[in-house]
Amino acid sequence: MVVCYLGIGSNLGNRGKFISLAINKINKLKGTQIIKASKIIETEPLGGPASQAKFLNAALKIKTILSPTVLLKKLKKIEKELDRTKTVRYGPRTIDLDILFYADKIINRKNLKIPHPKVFKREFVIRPLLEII
Ligand code: PH2
Ligand code: MG
Ligand code: MG
Repeated sequence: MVVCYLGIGSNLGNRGKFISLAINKINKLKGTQIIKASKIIETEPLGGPASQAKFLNAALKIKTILSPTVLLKKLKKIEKELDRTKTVRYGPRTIDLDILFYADKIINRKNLKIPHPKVFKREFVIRPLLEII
């Protein structure tokens, strides 16, 4: 079992509902439990189309037996189940699930970078993270 931190964001549709559905689904992943969930905060969109809606953001502390690769795959599956479709970069999304930290691992693959490369640059990530870390 390793400790891992996830970032959650939503700015499309019923944002609060998407976040709580995502949290439920994460808690049901094999060998995975949520240890702590931050408050949900509303944040100004950073990047993407000028007129996109405000985000709700949160962070989770979880314990998991899943490897980083499998965890990423499962999170992508949950995003898909919650109607996430590819739009423009940084554009509106029903749900965005990012691995922020995975134990003390450093991973630098094309499709998976841990720690999340922008984790220390984004207030909407740092604020909920500081609450649970
Ligand atoms: N996610 C982005 C781009 N911009 N802005 C806020 N406020 N919150 C986010 O989660 C967010 C963003 C790309 O993942
Ligand atoms: Mg993101
Ligand atoms: Mg993402």
